[in-house]
Amino acid sequence: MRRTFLVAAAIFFVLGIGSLALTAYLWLGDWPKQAKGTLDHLRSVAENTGRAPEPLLPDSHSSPHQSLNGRWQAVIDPYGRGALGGIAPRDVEPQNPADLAEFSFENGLTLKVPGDWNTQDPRLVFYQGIVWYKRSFAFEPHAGDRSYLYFGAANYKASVYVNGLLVGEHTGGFTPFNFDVTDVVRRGENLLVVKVDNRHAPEDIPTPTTDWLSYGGLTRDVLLVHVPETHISSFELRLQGEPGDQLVGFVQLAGPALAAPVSVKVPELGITLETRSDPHGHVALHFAASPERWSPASPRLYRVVVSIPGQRIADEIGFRTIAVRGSEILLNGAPIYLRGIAIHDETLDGGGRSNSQRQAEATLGLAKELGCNFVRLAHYPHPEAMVRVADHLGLLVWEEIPVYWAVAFDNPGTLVLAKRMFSELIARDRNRASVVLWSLGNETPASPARDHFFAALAQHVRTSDPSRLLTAALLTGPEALQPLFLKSYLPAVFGWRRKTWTFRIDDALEGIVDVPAVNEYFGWYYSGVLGLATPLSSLRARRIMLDNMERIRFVTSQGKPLIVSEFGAGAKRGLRAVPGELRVYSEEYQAEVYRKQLAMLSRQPSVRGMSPWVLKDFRSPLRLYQGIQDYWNRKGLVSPTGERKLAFQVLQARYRELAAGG
Ligand code: GCB
Repeated sequence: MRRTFLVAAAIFFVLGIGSLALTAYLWLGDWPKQAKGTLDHLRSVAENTGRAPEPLLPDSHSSPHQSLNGRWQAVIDPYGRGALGGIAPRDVEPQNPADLAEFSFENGLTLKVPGDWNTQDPRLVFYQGIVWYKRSFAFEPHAGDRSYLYFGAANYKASVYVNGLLVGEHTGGFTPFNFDVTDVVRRGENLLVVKVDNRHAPEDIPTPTTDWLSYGGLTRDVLLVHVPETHISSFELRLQGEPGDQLVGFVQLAGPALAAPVSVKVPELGITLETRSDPHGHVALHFAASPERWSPASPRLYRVVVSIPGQRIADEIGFRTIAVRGSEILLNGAPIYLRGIAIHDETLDGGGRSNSQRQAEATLGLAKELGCNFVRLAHYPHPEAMVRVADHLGLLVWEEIPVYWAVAFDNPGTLVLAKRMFSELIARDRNRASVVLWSLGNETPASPARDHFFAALAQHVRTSDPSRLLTAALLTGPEALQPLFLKSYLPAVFGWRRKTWTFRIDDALEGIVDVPAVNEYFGWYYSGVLGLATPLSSLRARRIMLDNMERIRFVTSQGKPLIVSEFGAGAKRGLRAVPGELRVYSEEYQAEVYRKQLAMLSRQPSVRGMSPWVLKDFRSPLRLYQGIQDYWNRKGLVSPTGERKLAFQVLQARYRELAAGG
């Protein structure tokens, strides 16, 4: 009896498992094949073996292309379900009413490309995860052409599928990339699916926590670019050194016929070169020429035309030199003081990421109105339109990659990623006269691993682009501040005022870069900390700091020119203080911090420029003071929609004085 029961139970068990398996099979269709594809795919993602992008083509926007901008269908996929069985990449849609589906692009969300997803759907405001994008496009092949899918930026990881095949993957949210898709696109309709994931791991750049919103999505243009089989893969033309009577550069070809006729023309300088590239596709350029120098006062651009059979690239390039001599920064051989402002990439009308020339003109126009000759594009590469508009407006530019706070400096993969970000940025902007500074990182805590990381990164950047200066925004941590507080601040609390308050900047990074920069928050954070660390009321702590700020003197160890890359204070536009009241977050308090900072900075001979923090309030999930911050960092000189705060006029007045030689 007992045996019969056991046999029956075994039979039921086997049948049960079998029917479950059958059900699963029927449910999921060709699941085994899909599962293998998925596993391969997941494995390739895990091992990072998805094909990397091809080197960035120069100036994709001026090559023949079809725009893939517009409305894309999209699916929010918090658990990555769309990857299972390749459903999303192949756009597997139910065909008839009896088909059981768990995923579809139809009848749902659509997102504008280019655009961040956060400002397009309330479910996505703080979303960290995967969104699938889909669109189709028509394609007509041209014999002898190659086709590249170009993405201006996708934050943060993108997996790109054409007609169901993974063509490649890209990590890094702010630099352009392109894949050669010649062999996967076909005549007629094509399916393009992109998985975008804006989560960050601790090894990523940046890490998961930043003081800005990690806007996700296909944030910049998507193009299908057509170039001949043998094409221009890179070119550069720039003014060499002082006295600057030589234009130097190169043209590089890629493709099967590397030795090809190459022509370079700068008509306004009477330059015409007709030559052939060497067997490696290279042409070195040297022209005796004395172009009018590009500068903020006169941002002269020249038309440069590079052509090979079947391809012609026309660009507008300014010629200038940038160098350091002692503690001075020299533009075209003459000392220059950088009247700057730091900028996050958000539109001036309260929107999210910018992605048009008009928006770049509005933002940089405001910087010009402030009296700037310099902008710090923080904390990641901004859209290409920004540097192109800066070229036209005559604004010097600091560009940086998001090596922000403590990234995984001891992880070799993180260094590889940082190098690649710079390669992509340099490939994009190498011909932009406005770009004079590459910043390696922002506020990075010192350690041997960090120094090693930056030494390697600096070498990579200098090799890729020897013509620009390197900088980094140093962290003013407790080591730098403690002596000042002990030797100068505390005595002042007891009424004993030192004539000068020494602020010693001592960081090994100073030795690695050409122009060290420092972020400091005298009058804002530091006073707050003092209020907490001493029995002083916060009011007294702030008063003492404001009254003494002009005494602070910066001392660096290497005598290099120094930029104050951040200072500032928060203010909610419209929040006002009564006269004499120290009220944080009021426009008056922010304006007062600016007055004191500017007075202090005018007494620092080693400071050769500044970029106060920041032009506009920007979204930040770190800012939780409800009613005041509401997820906005309020240190802007203007509100999210561009209304000026009092401090705007304070800085503007100082920049007018400086421009007039004051
Ligand atoms: C900094 C950071 C910047 C922050 C800023 C602030 O030092 O570099 O990313 O947003 O301070 O407002 O605290």
